[in-house]
Amino acid sequence: MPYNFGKIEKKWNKAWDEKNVFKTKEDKSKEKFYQLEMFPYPSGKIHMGHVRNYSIGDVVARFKNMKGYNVLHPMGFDAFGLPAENAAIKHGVHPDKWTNENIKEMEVQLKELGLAYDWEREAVTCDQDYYKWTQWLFLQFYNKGLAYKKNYAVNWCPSCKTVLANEQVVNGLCERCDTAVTKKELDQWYFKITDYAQKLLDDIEKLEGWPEKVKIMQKNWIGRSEGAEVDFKIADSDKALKVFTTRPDTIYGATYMVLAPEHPYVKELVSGSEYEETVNTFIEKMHHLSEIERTSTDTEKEGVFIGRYAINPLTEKQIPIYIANYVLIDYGTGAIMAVPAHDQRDFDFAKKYDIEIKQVITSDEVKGELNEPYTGDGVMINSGKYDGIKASVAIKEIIDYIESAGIGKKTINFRLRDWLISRQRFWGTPIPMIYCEDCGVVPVPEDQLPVLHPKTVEFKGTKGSPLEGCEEFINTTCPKCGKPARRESDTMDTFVDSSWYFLRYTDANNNEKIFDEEKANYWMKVDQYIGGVEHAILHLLYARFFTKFMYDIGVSPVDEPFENLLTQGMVLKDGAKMSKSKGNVVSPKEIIDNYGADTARLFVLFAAPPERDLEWSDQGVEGCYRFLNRVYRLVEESVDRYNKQDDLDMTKLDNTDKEMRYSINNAIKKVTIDIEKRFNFNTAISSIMTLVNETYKYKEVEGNEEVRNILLSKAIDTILITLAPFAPFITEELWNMLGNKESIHDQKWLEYDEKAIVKDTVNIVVQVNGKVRVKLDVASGIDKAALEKIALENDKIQKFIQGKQIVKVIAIPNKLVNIVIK
Ligand code: ANZ
Ligand code: ZN
Repeated sequence: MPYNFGKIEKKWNKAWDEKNVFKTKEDKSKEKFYQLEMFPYPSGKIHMGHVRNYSIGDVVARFKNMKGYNVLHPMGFDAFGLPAENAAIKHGVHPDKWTNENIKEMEVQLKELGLAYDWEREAVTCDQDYYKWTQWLFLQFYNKGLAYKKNYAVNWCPSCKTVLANEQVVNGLCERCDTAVTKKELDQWYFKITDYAQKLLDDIEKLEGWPEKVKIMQKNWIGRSEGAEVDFKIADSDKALKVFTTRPDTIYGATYMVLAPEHPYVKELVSGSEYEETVNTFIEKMHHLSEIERTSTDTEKEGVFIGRYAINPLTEKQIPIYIANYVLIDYGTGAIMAVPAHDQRDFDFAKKYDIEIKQVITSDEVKGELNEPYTGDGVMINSGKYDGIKASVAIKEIIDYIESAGIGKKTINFRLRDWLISRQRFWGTPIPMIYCEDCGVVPVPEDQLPVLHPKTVEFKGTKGSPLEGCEEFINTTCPKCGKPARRESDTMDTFVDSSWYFLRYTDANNNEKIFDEEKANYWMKVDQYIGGVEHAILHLLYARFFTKFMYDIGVSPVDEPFENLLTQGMVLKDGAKMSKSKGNVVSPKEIIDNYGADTARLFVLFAAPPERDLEWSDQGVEGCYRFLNRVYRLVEESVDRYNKQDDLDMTKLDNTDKEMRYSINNAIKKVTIDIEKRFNFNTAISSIMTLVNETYKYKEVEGNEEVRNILLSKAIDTILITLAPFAPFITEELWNMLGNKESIHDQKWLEYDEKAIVKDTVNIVVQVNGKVRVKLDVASGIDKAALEKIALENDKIQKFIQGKQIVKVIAIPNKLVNIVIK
């Protein structure tokens, strides 16, 4: 019978489902292993990236299970988000309906792939029994002062009357209606992640199982800078401007100052002067540009003099004050001392506006006048009493001086900003807050959670958030005084939902609590987390932040969530990432329909190591399909000879048997190490392929029938068991065909016999007319005839003797072979 993957996969999917085989068995006597892949957004269809991510995770989960671990391998959906809302606007369906229909479809597709998930633990972030706890967590943050409201200038589309995320602003226009986007000051909710900046940074050191590149990205994102805050007095004013600098050693070279256009002093400093108009025009212009547009390295530095001067506290000279595009309001103090001789941005700006460039640090590298800023270390010059000392030393001494003079202090700055979580959207977790005229901001009492979405809402795509206009939702009573009050209409950023789902899986159906501590304690941390590198910064940082916070309030048993992290590469076609817009998408369904899920899985695992990008190849898919056909045929042809037996009379083994025994053990060793230590699934699979080839050959060689059958059976068991995590359907089918009663997926992983791999070999020299041509490893003790045969059949030797006449062959066992030719 040919390999009928369609029938096989349906059959086993049904059987596994009925027996609920993937249910997590909480057997505390076993060591646990928590395997997790990043859960998907329910777009309705899985793509190749999912197939890859989830196949990798599935191999690990199945392997660990066969290794005797108690494995937790859950799946769920990151189900809030804008696409559902857009669909509601377009087609008038409730986002809840749209989302849940998509989830149903995707569950089917994930099952079709044979992924061993415990669906009873599914976590869906838009389910009320999930987001109830997201809201509960918000209240915990609020109680600790880590959730707060702040005024912030958001992107605003005046036509849609809605707030836009940065990625919805395209060239300054609203992505939906092409209206010019403006800024609008709105009260927004924030999480105070900056309180955890130092901890999040320090503990990166603990993440030994994380890729170095991800750790570096997190470090840079947190962006710790050591430096000082220094006060610069404003001339003809009693005010001072505070700057943040990482280079206090360059203070004698500060020849001007720059304020962010939004700096609160600017308006006052120019008020009534001849500069007022140009300054206001410039501020207005900056208002329409994003942070990236303003500060990217290829944006030209641009600014205006505001007509006022500051006093450099060390030189006591007056220096002009500018506002410019390259200084941002929300970093440091929003003001800088500009040192054009030693900073590129300041250098470019000073050149453009003809401002003094004063060098204060020198080294052997600097010759003559500066053609570019000197940013290296060196010796102080033009710096009064600090002249002649090293700049790195001067940093400390100048900070000491500033502190003693009371004009500043040493400080640490983080690039990390507080996390803006407010979204003016419907389809997200409602923020559980109430506004009362008398009592102010009042949190929803915990026993009144969850704050649910209204069932009937109108989605027009204009007039801001549908929640804001929904009287049924907005109107409520104050939990404190009972008077009429209004609900918060903002929902949370969906990154909030995904910041704790891995904890929920440990006890996903708990209605009393967010999860049971003991269960979380047993399962956490996640032993292996797998997902795309695009989440290297935000998701992983937020998940770490949540875990640390939950640990601090006694909810989480661990303060870091993920022990080991693997970031899989992208799936490419014709060198580019698969995407609809490029039209280079291969749909998983197409592959599953034409070749089966086992082939699809095998291909994505075989075509490249997990961390590398994978180039799609139709031939590669064909090749994997052919291989599975070969496995199928091999087993089918061997069914009658299948004879499982543990004890093998070693004295009966001939050389062919010994070779087979070697191949079996060698394959087990290679596959085990490749999966366990290195995630080298591609080489693991090729070791299995080699074993299949060798088994085909072995099957045909005559010898001791009983021994042959026992070893053939061993080889087949090895092929099927090692292949099972990669291709779960075909291996289960063939295992069953051989008469085995239990599931192959409940089999113990195979141990290898080290002794069988250390080959009992000797090195033989092969000469042609007395000249050494090749050295060969052959089994020790083989006789003259066998040795002669091996030598003559050798490829290299063949080249030397081709077309020649062999006069004689001298074979000395364990030593050499000499071939005499003419
Ligand atoms: C004087 C100076 C001299 C600086 C020099 C650098 C080199 P990091 O390392 O990223 O923390 N800066 C401070 N606040 C800023 C803001 N709001 N917008 C733009 N630039 C700002 O960078 C710190 C340096 O960036 C600070 O040190 C300041 O310039 C600038 F040779 O002060 B420096
Ligand atoms: Zn009240």
